Amino acid sequence: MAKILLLNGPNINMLGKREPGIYGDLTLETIEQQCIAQGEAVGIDVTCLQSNAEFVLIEAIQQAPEADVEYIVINPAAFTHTSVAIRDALLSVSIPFVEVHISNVHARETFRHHSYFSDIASGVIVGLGPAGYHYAMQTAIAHIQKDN
Ligand code: CA2
Repeated sequence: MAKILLLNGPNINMLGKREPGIYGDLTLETIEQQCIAQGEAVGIDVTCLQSNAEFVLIEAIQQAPEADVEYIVINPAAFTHTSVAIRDALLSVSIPFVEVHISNVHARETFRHHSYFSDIASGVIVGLGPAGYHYAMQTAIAHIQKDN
């Protein structure tokens, strides 16, 4: 069965619990369940991982080829603006990925305007709220269906 890896970075586990004005009121568990259901509907397995630790995300990316992951959807959260290490991990596995941001980072502080991922991503979804994950999943599914 084809696989999509859904990765979320630091503090995303707080979704739906704090700052609903910026990040909406859906919890991460709900978003993950919706993404899993979206995959199930077309026979694609979706593995979800959220971590506050950079090395955990890097290890999941490094293991993705062995796990037959064909596409990655990632919201690197604050690591977006800092992590050369996660960028290098994604480059090393050559698995296509979509970068998702719930908020419109370009309408926020200047330090959020730069991403270490956007130039190497297949696409970037910014500022569409939790629905951004749904659109990213659609992109991943379309890519897998085209290839298989
Ligand atoms: O808009 C996004 O999705 C971000 O990746 C979210 C990150 C932020 O550092 C990026 O600049 C943009 C922060 C995630 C924090 O998530 C929270 C969720 C609820 C309550 C508090 C934090």
